[in-house]
Amino acid sequence: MTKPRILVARAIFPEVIERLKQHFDVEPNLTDELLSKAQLTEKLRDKVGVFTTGGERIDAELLAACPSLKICANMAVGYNNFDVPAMTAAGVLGTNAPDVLTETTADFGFALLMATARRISESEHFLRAGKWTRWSYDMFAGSDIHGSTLGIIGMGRIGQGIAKRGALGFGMKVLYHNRSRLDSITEAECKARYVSKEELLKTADHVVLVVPYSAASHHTIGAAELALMKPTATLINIARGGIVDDAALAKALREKRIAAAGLDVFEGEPKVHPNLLTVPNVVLTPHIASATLPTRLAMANLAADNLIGFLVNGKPLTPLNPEVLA
Ligand code: 8YV
Repeated sequence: MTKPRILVARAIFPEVIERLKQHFDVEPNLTDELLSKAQLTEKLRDKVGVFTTGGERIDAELLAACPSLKICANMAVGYNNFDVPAMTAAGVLGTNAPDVLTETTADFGFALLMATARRISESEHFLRAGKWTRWSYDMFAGSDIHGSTLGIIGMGRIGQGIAKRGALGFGMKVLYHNRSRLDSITEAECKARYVSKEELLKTADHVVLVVPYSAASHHTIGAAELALMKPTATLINIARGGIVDDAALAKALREKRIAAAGLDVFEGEPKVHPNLLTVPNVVLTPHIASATLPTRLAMANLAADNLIGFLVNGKPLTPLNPEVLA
């Protein structure tokens, strides 16, 4: 019997490719080069499934050119690379990789917050450049985490993980803003209080963004929002590029209108706004919030489980548009 044909769009763990090969005729991307839209479309013309890693855009144009495609399985919890309504209209299932990365990503959000507030990158660059010749009372004096006010915008699973770390581990007062308010049990578990976005921006010492990207969340933080924040505040973005207006942020950092920022995601990444590269008070990391080997393996296995679950057993684990299954 011929096996269903799938594409794995980027290099992934060899053991996950081997698992997939037990069920599918797999076209891997051994060179790991980014596929252009034209290349991706060409490769998907004869495939029923694709394993994507978050960077491959699946839209109406591609779907129209690839009528045999039935499932796109993303190795990411975020799925703004999928046009889900277009996929649903074309009868194509989308799946993402939630839950398995929650704690790892919350750990990283906290690490980036601490590195930013305590100026760890900036002071290390100073030391490596041989500039540390004497002690001074305010050298790299940052802001406190313990006992401060943490404001979280986007209170899904990862936001809740960060809230718990802040409240239970560091005695922080936690405020949050979200599209919808959490139930009272979850609020109590996170020791978090729901406030308006404006109140959060005005009162938080540290603002962490964990909101999914959509047209509605584009530039959730721009010049107007930065102007509301305290001059001593830090801003952390582990959500998606485009949630923050990076040019406006670079200007606010240069003018010290906020104290510092920690960014793991960027508008137009892997390109980074040149003005962010030249301001000292920002910690920059290359979209690594979920990057521990066990978590990346779990994400890859979940994407593979979705392909196997759907194409072999008719039961995907984490469907985004289950209506196409009906
Ligand atoms: C991924 C992420 O590493 O899961 C997400 O949404 O942003 C990251 O964990 C990235 O999307 C590539 O898979």
